Amino acid sequence: MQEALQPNRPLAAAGPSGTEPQKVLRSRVEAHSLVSLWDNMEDVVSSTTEKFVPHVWRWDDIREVLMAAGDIVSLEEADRRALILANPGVFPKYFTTNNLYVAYQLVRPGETAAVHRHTPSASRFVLEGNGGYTVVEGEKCPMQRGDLILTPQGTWHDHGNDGEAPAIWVDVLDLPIVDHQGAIHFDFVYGEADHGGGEPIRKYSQSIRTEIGYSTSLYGTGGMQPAYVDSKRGDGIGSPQFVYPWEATYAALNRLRDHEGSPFDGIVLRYTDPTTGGPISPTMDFTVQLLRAGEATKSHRHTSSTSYTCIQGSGETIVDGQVMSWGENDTFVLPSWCWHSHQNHSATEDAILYAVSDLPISVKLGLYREQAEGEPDGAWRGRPGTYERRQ
Ligand code: GTQ
Repeated sequence: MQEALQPNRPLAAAGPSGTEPQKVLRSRVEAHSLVSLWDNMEDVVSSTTEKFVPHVWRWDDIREVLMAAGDIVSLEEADRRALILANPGVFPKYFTTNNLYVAYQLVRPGETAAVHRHTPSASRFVLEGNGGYTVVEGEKCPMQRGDLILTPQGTWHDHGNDGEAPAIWVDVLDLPIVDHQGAIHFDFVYGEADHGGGEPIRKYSQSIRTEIGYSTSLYGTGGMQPAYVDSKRGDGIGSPQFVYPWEATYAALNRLRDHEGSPFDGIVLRYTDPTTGGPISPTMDFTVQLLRAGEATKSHRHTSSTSYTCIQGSGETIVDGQVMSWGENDTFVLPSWCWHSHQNHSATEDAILYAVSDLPISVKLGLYREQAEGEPDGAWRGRPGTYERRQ
C-alpha cells in the first residue's frame, strides 16, 4: 500500500529563532522595513479573513436603537440614518464580512435624505413601512415590505417617506472591496437645469422623470426586454431594473415549492440582471430562499461570504458546529469557507431568507471553490463551483 503524501516541509519549520548569524541577519532585514518570508511563512500564507466570525444581529435590538436614533439624530445632520452591522471579529472596522457592508436604515414620516451617488454598488431590502421610497436616476421606487431596490454604482439616489409610519430597510453594499481597491468615491453635488433649461442648479432631491413602475414594466417580465430603450442607466455596471417587487418574488417561490430544490438551500432563486442573465451587481449576488416546513439542508462550504436576513418564519443555521437561531428581520452572517446548513424546525410554517453574497468576486477571479459534506478535499481544498455552468 502506498503511504499518504506528506508535506515537503512543515510550515514555519525554521520559525523566528535560528542561529546567531540568522538573528543578526533578521535585525538587518527589519531595519529596512523588510520582512523575511522564511521566518514568517505561516503568517504570510494564512488568511486574515478568518477573523470574520459568524454572528446574528437581532431585529428587536436594532429596531429599538434605530428608533431612538430617530428622535436624537436628524437627517440634516446624519445624511443617512443607518446602523452598520459591524462584525465582532474585526471591530472597530465596520465591515460585516470581508466584502460586504450591511446596515439597517430608518427614514421617518415626512423626512428626505439628500441625493448622492457613489462607486460602491448598493441595495435595499424593505422590512417596514409603506410610504418609504428611493428615487434612482429620476425613477421614484416605492418601498413595500419584501421589495428589493437597487442603486447600482454611479446612480444618483435619494430617499424619502410619504407615509405615516417609519420606513426601515436593510442596506447591503460592496464597500469593503471597493475600499481595498482604493476606489471609494462619493459625489454629493447634484444639479439639474430648471424647466426652462439653462445652467444646472444644485438640488437636494432629484426631480421625478419617469412613471412609477418604469423599471418593472420595462424589465420585470421574464424572458422579455424592451428593444427600444438604452438599458444603460447611470454611469457604472449594474442591472437597469431597479425594483424587484416582493409580489413577484413570493409568487415565484410559491410556484416552485413542490420542486426538490437545492440540497443546500431549498427553493433558491437568484435575482438577475435582465440584460445579462447574471447577478444584478458586479460584486454581489442576491438570492431568496424558501425553506419549507421541516426542511433541513445538507451542509456545504464555499469561498464566498453571505449576509442573510430572515423575511418570514424562523429557523437555525449551523455554522462550523455553532447553532445560530434566527427569526423575522434578524440578520446573520456566514464568513467565507465555513460549513453551514439550514433548518426550518416548524411543522407548518415556511421560512424565507434573503441572502446577499460576494460570489461574483470569487467567480470572476477564478477563486470559487465549494465542498459538500462528505466530499473529499480535492484540488485546492474543494472543487471548482458549478455556479458558472448554472448561469
Ligand atoms: O442610503 O445611500 O448604509 O450611501 C451607506 C451608504 C446607505 C444610502 C448606507 C449610503 C447609503
